[in-house]
Amino acid sequence: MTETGLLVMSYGTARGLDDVEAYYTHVRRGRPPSPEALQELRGRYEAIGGRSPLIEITEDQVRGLEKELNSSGFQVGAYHGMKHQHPYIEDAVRQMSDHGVGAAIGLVLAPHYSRFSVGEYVERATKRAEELGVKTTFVKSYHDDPAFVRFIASRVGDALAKVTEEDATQTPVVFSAHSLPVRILESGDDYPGELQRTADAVARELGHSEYLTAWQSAGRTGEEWLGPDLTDVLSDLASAGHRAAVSCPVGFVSDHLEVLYDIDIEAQDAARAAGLQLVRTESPNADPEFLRALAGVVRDHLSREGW
Ligand code: FEC
Repeated sequence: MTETGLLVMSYGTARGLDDVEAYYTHVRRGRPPSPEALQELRGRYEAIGGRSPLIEITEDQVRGLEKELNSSGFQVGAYHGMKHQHPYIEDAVRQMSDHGVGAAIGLVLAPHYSRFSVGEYVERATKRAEELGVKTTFVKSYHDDPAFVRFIASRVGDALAKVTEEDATQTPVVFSAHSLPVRILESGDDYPGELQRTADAVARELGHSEYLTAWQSAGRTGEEWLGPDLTDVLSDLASAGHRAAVSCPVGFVSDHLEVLYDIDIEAQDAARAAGLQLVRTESPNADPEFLRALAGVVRDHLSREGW
C-alpha cells in the first residue's frame, strides 16, 4: 500500500528584501508592482527586521504536525507547498507523486474558508494531483473545531490577563481575519460567517461577552474590501470610553507580516493615538497544543472520509 501524504499548504513570504519584488509580483498574479508600491512593501519588511518569519514557523508546524499524527497511530509523510513562494503547492504535489504517494489529505494553514483564499489552494492542488493521478481529500475549514476554539480561548485568556488599563472583564476582544474584496459575497461566500462563528465560540468558551469582529490588512487595490477595518474599530472603542482592547488575529496561525506589522506596528500606533492599551494574543505558531488540535482535525476528516 502506498503511504498517505499530508499536504500542508501555506501563504509563503519573500525570502529576503531582494526577493520582495518577485514575491509581490506573484501575489499580484504576475503583474509587477509600481516602484512606489514595491518601496512601501519593502519598508514594511524592513520595519519587522528585514524579513518575515513565516516560512520557518510553517516548517516547524509541518514537522510538528507530522510527528503528532505519526505518534497517534497514523502513517503520514508531510509535504509543504506554498501559494506564493517555492516550493509551490504544485511542486509539493509533484514531490509526493515522485515518492510514490498515491493518496493525500490537504490542509491549509488558515482556519476560515473563502473561495478566494482556501478555495484557491484546493483548486491548485487538485489540478496538479489529478494530472499526476494522486487521490486527494481536503480539510476546507476548521474555524469551529472544538480543540482549536479551546486553544484560541486560552490565548485570549492570557491576553486579557495582561490588561492593566481597565477591568479586563469589560475589555473588548477584537477577532480579526484578512479582509477580502466585498465581491466575494455575491457568490454566497460564508467567510464572514465563519469568522463570526469562531468569535462566538471562543467567547462562549471563555464566558467573555465583550467581543466583536473586524477585518485587517485589506489590499491596496481600489475596490471595496470587507470592513470594518481593525484600526477604525480600535478608535471607535476608545471613543466609546474603553481604555484597553485585546486583538486576536484568529484568521492567521503564525507570526508574519500581517501580524508583526499590521497589528504590532500599525494597529498599535492607532491604538496609542486613541489612548487605548492594545494587547495582542500570541500566535499559535508551533505550539504543541495547537498542533494536537490540527492533528485532531486531520484524523476526524480522514475517518469521516473512511480513509
Ligand atoms: O509574512 C509575509 O510576508 C506574508 C504575510 C501574508 C499572509 C497573507 C494572507 C492572506 N492574504 C489574503 C489575501 C490577499 C489578497 C491580496 C493580498 C496581498 C498581499 C500582499 C502581501 C500579503 N498579501 Fe495576502 N497575506 C500576506 C501578505 N493578500 C505582502 C501585497 C501587498 C499588500 O496588499 O499588502 C491582494 C492581491 C492583489 O493585489 O491582487 C486578496 C488572504 C490571506 C489569509 C489566508 C491565507 O493565509 O491564505 C485571504 C499570511
